[in-house]
Amino acid sequence: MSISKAITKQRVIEHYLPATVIPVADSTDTLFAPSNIALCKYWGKRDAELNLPINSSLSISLAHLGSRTKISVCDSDQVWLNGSQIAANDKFAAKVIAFVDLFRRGADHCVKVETENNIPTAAGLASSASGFAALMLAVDRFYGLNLEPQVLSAFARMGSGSASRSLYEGFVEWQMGIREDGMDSVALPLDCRWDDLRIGLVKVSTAEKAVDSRSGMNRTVETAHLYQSWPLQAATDLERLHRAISDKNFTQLGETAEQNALSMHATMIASWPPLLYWQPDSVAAMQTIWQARADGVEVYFTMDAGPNIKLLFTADAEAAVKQRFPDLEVVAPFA
Ligand code: 2P0
Repeated sequence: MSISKAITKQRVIEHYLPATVIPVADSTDTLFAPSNIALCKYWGKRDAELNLPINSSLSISLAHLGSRTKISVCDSDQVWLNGSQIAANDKFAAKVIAFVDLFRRGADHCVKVETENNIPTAAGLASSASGFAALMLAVDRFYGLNLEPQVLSAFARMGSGSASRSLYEGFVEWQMGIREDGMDSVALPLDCRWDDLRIGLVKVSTAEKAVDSRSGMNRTVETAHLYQSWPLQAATDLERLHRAISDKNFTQLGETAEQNALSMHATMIASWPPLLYWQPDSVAAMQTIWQARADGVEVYFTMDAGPNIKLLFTADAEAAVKQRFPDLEVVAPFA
């Protein structure tokens, strides 16, 4: 009886690469990938090695907010973030170099990876998504791979699941896929604009969170009985969001996104030890939003694995929303 080898990132990637890769230039130019906010969340994995999700998700990219990355040949492996070199034993630097290693495969050169984020790192504003997407674009350029967009999405996903969605602007669906090697678990852009849609970023805290989303997701799947209801909720919400987007029905978009986020948080709270990313100011912001709606201002919110709140509204409500959230950073995703 033969025992099939476990599928690893390395094996999947090797299948698509030439036998050896070498840098095609001393340095790439700077490659940009946007951050993204999920309206239907990715929460739970069917395969932790390849970051294959239990459900499909749908996001909107944050236009100019994201990561810029450049790779150069260097005497030693170095990782720089926002102008400062990161210690080689730092978790972030180790993840970046491990990702490059998937492509470099022991080849005889060292790299300097320089990344600039214009979003707060590790504050629930999804910097790992844009970070791995920009890194994937830089790796593709550095080694002259010219990979297809869907392959770039699948490989970026192996760095961080949500990075699969950060290869595109606008609305993006990450289809969960069914293949064991995950090559059908890729994101695709939706052919649809929504020019007056706005995202507002309410920064409750930019501190590093105690439980990262990867651990939080695993804990929820392993310990929360409530998680059983999540895949059905996500599938239903995905359909509703598709309809809301094609009909430009903002009420349906906002209601669905808000309920989806709160359902995901309900599964986190129901895990053990309990996982509550909310801070008092997060709850205060929710109450301000619900009061605004009661007063006739159409504003909804979504939240990720962190305390920050992201508002959804349309351009005509911007002044009223800013009155309630004076420090709001507003993004026009289709501008
Ligand atoms: C999302 N999140 O859809 C969900 C909602 C957080 C809550 O994708 O383990 O950093 O690297 O695949 O992509 C954050 O999870 O997790 C995330 P890994 P990732 O945006």
